[in-house]
Amino acid sequence: MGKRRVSPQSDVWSRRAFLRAAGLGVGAVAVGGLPRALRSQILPGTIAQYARPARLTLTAAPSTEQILPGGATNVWRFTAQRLAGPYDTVTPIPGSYLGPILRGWKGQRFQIRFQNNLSEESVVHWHGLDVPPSSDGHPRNAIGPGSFYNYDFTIVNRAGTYLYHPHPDMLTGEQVFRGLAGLFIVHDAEERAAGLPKGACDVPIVIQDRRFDVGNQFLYNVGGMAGFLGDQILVNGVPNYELECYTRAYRLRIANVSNSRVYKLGWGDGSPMIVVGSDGGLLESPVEKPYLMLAPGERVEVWLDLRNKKVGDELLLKSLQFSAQGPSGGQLPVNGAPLDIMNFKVVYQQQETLVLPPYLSQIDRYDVNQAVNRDNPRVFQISVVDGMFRLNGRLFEMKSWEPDEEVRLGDLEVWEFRNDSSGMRMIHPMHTHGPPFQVLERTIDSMGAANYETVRYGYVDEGWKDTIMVMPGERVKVLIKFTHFSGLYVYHCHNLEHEDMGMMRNYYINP
Ligand SMILES: [Cu+2]
Repeated sequence: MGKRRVSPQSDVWSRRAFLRAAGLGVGAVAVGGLPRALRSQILPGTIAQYARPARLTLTAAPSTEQILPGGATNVWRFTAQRLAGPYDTVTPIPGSYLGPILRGWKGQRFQIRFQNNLSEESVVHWHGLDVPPSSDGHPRNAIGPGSFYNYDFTIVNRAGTYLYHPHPDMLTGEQVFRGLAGLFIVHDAEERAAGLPKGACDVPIVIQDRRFDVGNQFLYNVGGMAGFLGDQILVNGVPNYELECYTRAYRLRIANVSNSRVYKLGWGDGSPMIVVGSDGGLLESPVEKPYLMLAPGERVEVWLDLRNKKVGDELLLKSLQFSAQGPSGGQLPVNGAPLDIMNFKVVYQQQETLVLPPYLSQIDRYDVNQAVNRDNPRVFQISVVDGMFRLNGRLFEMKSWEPDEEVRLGDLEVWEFRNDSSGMRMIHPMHTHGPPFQVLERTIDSMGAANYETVRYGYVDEGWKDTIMVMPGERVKVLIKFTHFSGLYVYHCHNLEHEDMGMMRNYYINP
C-alpha cells in the first residue's frame, strides 16, 4: 500500500500557523482590543484572562471513515460543535476518525454537553485533567443511548497534552477501539513563552494499533489477558503515516491511545530522543533518552530538529524491540515486537530561528517529608486471582470502596504500585483520576531484572504524570496530593481490556 502523505500546507495546523504568521487571526476575534494572533505574540503573560468560557456540544455516534484503500470502515466518532468561546476550542482532524482536538487555557471554564448517540451507554473522561467528581466521567455517571450529560469544569492543570475518551464500565476498550478518543491540549502563559515550535511545527501524533477484516472493518478480537493487540499501526487514524516537513524544529506531542500496546519509541537513525514534556506538560529542562517507553494513556513531548536535514531526507519513528513477560493471546505482533510508527519526510527548505531552550518550565517538587504516610506508602498490589487481574485482591465495584481507599483533601501521600506478585506477570499502566502525581522511586525484583534492562532507560519520570508504566516485577512509588476536589474517583490499569475486566477501583477523597 502506498504511503498516505500529510502535508503541513494542507492540514489544519498549518492553516492556523499561516494565519498567525500573517497576523490575521482566524475569525479576527477582537477581545481586549487585539486580534487573537497578536495577543498570543505580544501578551504571552496575560492570555489566560482573555480565555472566554468555552461552551460546546460533544456527540458520540456511528460514522464511517476511509482508512484503507477500498471500502470505508465503520467507526464510532466524537464530533464537537463550539457554541461559545475562542474559535480554536474545537479543531477537527480531516481524514481521521479521531475526535477533534479540544484546546483550552489554564483557568478557562469548559461547559460540555455530551450527547450519546451510540446504541449503548457511555460517559466521557478528561484524561489527566483534575476536575470535580461529577464531571470526571466516572462509570457510575454513564448515560444511555439518546441521553445527554452536562460537564462543567475549570482547567486547573498546567499546559499539557491531555486526552478525552469514554469510560463506561466494561465497555471502554471497545468504544475507544471503534474510534472514540481525542486530544485535549491545554496552554498557559509559561508554556507559550517556553520557546517551543508552534503552529504547523507543533504536531499531534496519536499512536494506535488496529486489526481489520477483509472488508476493511475493525476487528476487535481481544486476546484474553493480553488485551487487544493490533497488526496495523495508525497515526492520527491513518496507516503508513508520513508527515511532510520543513528543515525546522518540531514539537511532537506523542500520545499512546492504543488499548494494550506499549511502544518503545526510537529514531530510525539511532539518534537520541530529546524529551521536552510528559503527561502533565513541559519538563523543567530538555532531557535526552536513547528511547522512550510509552504505555497506553501516556503522553510524551519530543523536540525534533530537522535543521541539518536536506530536502528529500527521511526519518522513521519506530517502536524498538523490548521484552515483557506475559501472554500474547495469540495476537501478533506481540507487545515488544519491533514496528514502524511513521515517517518524517523533509520536503521544504526553510530557515529556522528556534534553538532548543535550556529551560522549559518550573516544576514544584513535592517533598516526601511532607507526605502524611512517608514511611508507610499506600500499597496497590497487582495480582491475578481466579484468572482476573486485581488491585489489592479486588475487582471494580461501581459505588463502594474500602477503608484503605480513602484519602483526605489537602494531604500529600506516597502511593506504591506493586507489580511483583507471582503468577501471570505483565505490564500494567496505572492511571489515577483526580490530581496528577510525581514519580518518587522505582525498584525491580530479580526475576524481572533482565526484561527491565530493555525498557528502563526510556521512562520519562522527570515531570508530572497521571499514567505510569509498571513492568513485571516492578514497584513504583509516586507522590500524589489531593489538592482541589473531594469525592469519588477511580484508579485503574490503562490496559483498556484489563480495566474492562475489573482492574479498576474507586478511591474517595474526604473533604
Ligand atoms: Cu493491566
